[in-house]
Amino acid sequence: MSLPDPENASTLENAMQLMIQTFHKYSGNEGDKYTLSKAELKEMLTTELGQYLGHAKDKEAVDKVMRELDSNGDGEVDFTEFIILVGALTVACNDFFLEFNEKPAKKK
Ligand SMILES: [Ca+2]
Ligand SMILES: [Ca+2]
Repeated sequence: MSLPDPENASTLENAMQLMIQTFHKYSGNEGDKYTLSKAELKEMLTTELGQYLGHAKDKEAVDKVMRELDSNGDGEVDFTEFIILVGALTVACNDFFLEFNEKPAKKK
């Protein structure tokens, strides 16, 4: 397997690369280069997911997200745990999208 050439990559391939790049942009700031510490997680949530998780600025919310994501309990969010968050948020967005699209149809 090789990384797709961005020139020829499909939209989905680009989206996957962007998720990888986004994770590493934050994970490399301190401690383990390949995992997000709580501070890195907070920075990532605030910068990248401010629209979805606007409340992440408050410390308790970040602690809660960290507890929920850190399935192996090492106090850091690795890429697998990160992608579960992105996946769950994407599912939530899709549900919203479906609901938004279905509502006007039901009135007819
Ligand atoms: Ca790190
Ligand atoms: Ca972990």
